[in-house]
Amino acid sequence: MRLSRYFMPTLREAPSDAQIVSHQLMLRAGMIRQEAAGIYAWLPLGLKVLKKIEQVVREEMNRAGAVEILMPTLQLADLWRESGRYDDYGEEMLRIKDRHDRDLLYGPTAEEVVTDIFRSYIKSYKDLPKNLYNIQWKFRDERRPRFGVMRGREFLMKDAYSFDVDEAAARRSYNRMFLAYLNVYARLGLKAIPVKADPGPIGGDLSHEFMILADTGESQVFAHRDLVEMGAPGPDIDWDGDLEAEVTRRTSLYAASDEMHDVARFDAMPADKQMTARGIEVGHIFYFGTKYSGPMKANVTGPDGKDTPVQMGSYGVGVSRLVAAIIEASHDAGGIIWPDSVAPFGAAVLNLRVGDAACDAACETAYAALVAAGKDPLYDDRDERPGAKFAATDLVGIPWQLVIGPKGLADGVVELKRRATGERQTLPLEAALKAITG
Ligand code: P5A
Repeated sequence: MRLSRYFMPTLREAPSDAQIVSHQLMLRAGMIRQEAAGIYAWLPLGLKVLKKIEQVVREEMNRAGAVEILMPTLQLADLWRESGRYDDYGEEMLRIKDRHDRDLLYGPTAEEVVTDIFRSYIKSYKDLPKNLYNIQWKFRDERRPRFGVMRGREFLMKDAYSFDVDEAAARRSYNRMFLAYLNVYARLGLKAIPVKADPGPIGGDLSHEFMILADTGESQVFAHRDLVEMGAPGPDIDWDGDLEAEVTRRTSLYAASDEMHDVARFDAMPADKQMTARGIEVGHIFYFGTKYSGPMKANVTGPDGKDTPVQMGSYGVGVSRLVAAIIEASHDAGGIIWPDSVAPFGAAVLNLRVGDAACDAACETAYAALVAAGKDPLYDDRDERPGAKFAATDLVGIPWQLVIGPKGLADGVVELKRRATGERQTLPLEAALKAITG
């Protein structure tokens, strides 16, 4: 992409109402624009990152055996009357009437819709297990939308729903999602801590939140220090193997509790192992058994020939919140530092003297080579001061910066900067391209 033709409306100053660094940087980098409280338009740079995160989540869901569907944003109130949640959900639910005076709502979550889909098609234990997920916009009329997309009213969620014949199988499905989540966060360059949680309005008796540690987080986290240092399970996990052991290992480093999933036994930890902190909730998983399948009569015939309500769990990732969470976890005074996995562009080419024949030619060569290598480069071909170009590229966080100017070219070299470390190398163009393309 040539920056002269792109739409990347960067700002020198963050608007004064942006209180946390991710919100400030997303506005300054021209990633989002507020349309109404908690409702945002995604501008090209923001949309690219959002789509990349979405794709990482999708790949890990697919790897763990979940199947993608797409459910509508608007739902029938009648389904929520069946489950009994319509009146309970309260003011967070945006209620709408259509021209026939029918009650609709903008979905804050989709347990009811997916249960309705399930019960229309699946009647036997032989068709289980199933896990259906979608990545779709949700609406919650939050009392205090704030911190940009961190707590929006309209936000993008990945929500998965598991269906199993009995409790043991349902817990397996839960564990699969648990481990898939650790893979997702690791690929996004995040250290996510699983914390035993309160199921709240989703319901159920088993629930974990996944927390990113950040000073600006809205939740308080108590966790064992060693947990933060643990890596992700890795892509080659045996999904049909002993998942319980793997989950237990990751949630009971200090196994003071008889509840195997409990990591938050802060009071029972030795003082030198405690790491109370603030956290951002980037995912939340639930096992709730028959809470929805019971009242909604989503029954399956078991091996004994009897009909029983299907066992369910649901699993959410805050996809749009993750954009902000990654920035909270990875930035410096100059701006955002994207991990390679979600960077909006793989590399930037900075032409320090547009119009200079040698500079233009070298930049075009570099740009073409990076396009060919699939690095999706951003070429700063604007007639701007070098300082403005350095600042913009740092601000938007492109992982590699290839700086091409007349002085260097006279000596046969260019400059290559790695955004994350600030490390700079002076080297011939060919060598710089090799370093980027690997
Ligand atoms: C799980 C999937 C659920 O809704 N039903 C389907 C379950 N869980 S949850 O915890 O309420 O939400 C899942 C994740 O969505 C993100 N999230 C938000 N992101 C931005 N703005 C909001 N207002 C918002 N509310 C929830 C969180 O990451 C949460 O973990």
